[in-house]
Amino acid sequence: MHQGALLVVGVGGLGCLWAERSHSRCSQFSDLLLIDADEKTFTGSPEAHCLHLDASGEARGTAALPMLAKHRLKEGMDDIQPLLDNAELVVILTCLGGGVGSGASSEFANLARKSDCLVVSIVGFPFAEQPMRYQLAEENFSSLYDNSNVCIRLSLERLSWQAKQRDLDWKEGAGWIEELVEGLLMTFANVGKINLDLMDFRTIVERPGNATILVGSGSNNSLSDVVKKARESPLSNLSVDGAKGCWIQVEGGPDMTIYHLNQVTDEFVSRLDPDCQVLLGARASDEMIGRIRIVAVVSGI
Ligand SMILES: Nc1nc2c(ncn2[C@@H]2O[C@H](COP(=O)(O)OP(=O)(O)OP(=O)(O)O)[C@@H](O)[C@H]2O)c(=O)[nH]1
Ligand SMILES: [Mg+2]
Repeated sequence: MHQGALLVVGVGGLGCLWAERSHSRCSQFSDLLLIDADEKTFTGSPEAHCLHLDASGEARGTAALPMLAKHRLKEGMDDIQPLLDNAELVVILTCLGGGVGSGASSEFANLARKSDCLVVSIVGFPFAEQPMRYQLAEENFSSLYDNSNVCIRLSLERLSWQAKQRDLDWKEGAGWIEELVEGLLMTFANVGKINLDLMDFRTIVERPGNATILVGSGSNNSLSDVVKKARESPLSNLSVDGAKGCWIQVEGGPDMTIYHLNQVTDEFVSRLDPDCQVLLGARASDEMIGRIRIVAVVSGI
């Protein structure tokens, strides 16, 4: 895979935080783009490409309104178009309900699709106790969904519940988001035991119907727990039972055996449609010794 083929993009304050954290785990083989109206967002990542939506210096106000954010994005696109020309897979992280994420994320996804990129979006939804923000999120979700190949809706409530269980910070993604992005990008960046490439991924994600991504990891002594964790991962509230397409990547240490591989995949696919198309990949790395991780994209739901 060529340099720049994998692009992690944050849109808005929370999305940029998630993107930064995810990218820090896979900075050797992916690029990072941060899009926001708030300049403070860019201070922590010297290696990031940044699009400041209010960079004119003409004090045209904040981009707190979705329509304004969208407009500013279009104005600034010339600077980042070369990144899109080079990218093959774009992972967008954003949270709806504010101005920047709600306005600019769907427009960015649209431009990425026009540049022939595969677009995976991971989209946070506000807490129910913020009804105005929630409504704004609902209003802007469908265009992001339509402009993405895979769009995963995750509730901040579920995320914060998971974060409490793990004693982590929900704002930083509770560890889940970075694990998901890392798993996805590693698959493409490394030659695995059985290699999956972007064409396979495209075959699965372009199936009609809904698609979602699941991630689960744990000890290679308790494979059922790994599968259970993946099924219960909080990123989406869709049930994958009966799905027609599945792209599954299993990662383990050098101690991973065919037994481990068969156990987790058999158990994972057992609830999918009997005629489900399954594309399987596996890779071993030293840092996964004693552990197994599944990253799966399930489609045709
Ligand atoms: N309860 C709570 N919700 C938050 C917090 N931070 C972000 N959110 C939610 O996440 C959504 C998106 O937040 P940001 O990513 O900061 O918004 P933005 O896209 O930068 O948009 P702006 O409003 O222009 O800053 C908000 O609508 C809130 O619903 C927080 O600290 N507490
Ligand atoms: Mg903001």
